[in-house]
Amino acid sequence: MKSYFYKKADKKELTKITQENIFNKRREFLKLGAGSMAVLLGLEELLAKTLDTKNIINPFHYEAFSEAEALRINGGILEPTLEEIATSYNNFYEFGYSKSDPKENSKDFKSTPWKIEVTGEVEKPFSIDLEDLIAKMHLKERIYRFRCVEAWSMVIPWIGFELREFIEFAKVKSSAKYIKFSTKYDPSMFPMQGSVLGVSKSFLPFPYEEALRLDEAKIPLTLLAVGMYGKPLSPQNGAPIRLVVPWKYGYKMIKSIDKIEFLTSQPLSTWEAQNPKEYGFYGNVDPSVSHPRWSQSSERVIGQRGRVRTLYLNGYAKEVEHLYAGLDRKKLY
Ligand SMILES: Nc1nc2c(c(=O)[nH]1)N[C@H]1C(S)=C(S)[C@@H](COP(=O)(O)O)O[C@H]1N2
Ligand SMILES: [Mo]
Repeated sequence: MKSYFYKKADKKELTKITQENIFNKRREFLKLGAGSMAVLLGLEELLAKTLDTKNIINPFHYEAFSEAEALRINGGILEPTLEEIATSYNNFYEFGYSKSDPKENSKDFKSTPWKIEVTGEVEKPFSIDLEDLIAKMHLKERIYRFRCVEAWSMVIPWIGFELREFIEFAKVKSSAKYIKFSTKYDPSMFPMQGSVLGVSKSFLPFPYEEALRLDEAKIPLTLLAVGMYGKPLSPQNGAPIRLVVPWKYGYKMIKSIDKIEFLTSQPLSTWEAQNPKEYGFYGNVDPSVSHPRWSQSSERVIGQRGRVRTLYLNGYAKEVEHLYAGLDRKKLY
């Protein structure tokens, strides 16, 4: 298979290629939107209408390395993983444990209608239809590295809005210090959430829950994504809305969110509750802090042969390192 990842080429040229690829895909998508409205979901129309093409940020964040060094270390430049791979190699335990389960077992998934319930430390708790929310937000496209705690990685072109825009919209009180997310609980759509004769099918406690410190949530890199590759999210990738925090391991990026809660103290997240020795609240990507069962110093690039070195904070240290000043890196896994 042709490698679309970390291609060896001139940086300027590749930036152009990447952005042209995405631009062409988006154009096809927009054309489709105009021609076949009848088959389109409301969300697709909305994405087509509101996508802000001027907001692609530079994906080349190499902290601590010169550009030449970064090229040498990673063997090239960021190129999105093939869409076909990103939508068929997934972790979504509500649909099963193997990488092919989410795509295969999500055929009954329904993302409309979808409401988001907002509670906790806000001036007034509320519930909002997802389409109404998206219409109020500014959608952007961002190409980010994606690093799973299992030591594999991809590069994903997301579409979403900045979480800080949502936080402002929600009128959060100054007492709020954390933001917690929950995945929708509905065993008719998520088979592994169910039980047989009173025994849960999964070892993971559902609904899946995740949280961030509020200052982490307000970093401009942090997104609530509603699409990728110029299209709405597929069920297996967390439709209709999921969290994207590119400097953290994938398990922080909770999918299919229907509840958001603002809290005064740090909540337990699902993996932390399930296995606190192996998964923490922070989940920061750090090549110098090993998982108890494997090294995190390098990663297997999905869709390409071989491994590349893992970057501190997944390459986004310049943007977020200040959040963790004075804290022990060994405790931020
Ligand atoms: N609700 C929910 N969200 C989840 C998961 C999950 O099992 N359930 N898996 C997490 C993990 S471990 C990873 S690596 C990413 C995978 O996202 P992707 O399949 O879109 O690549 O989703 C995260 N979000
Ligand atoms: Mo993961």
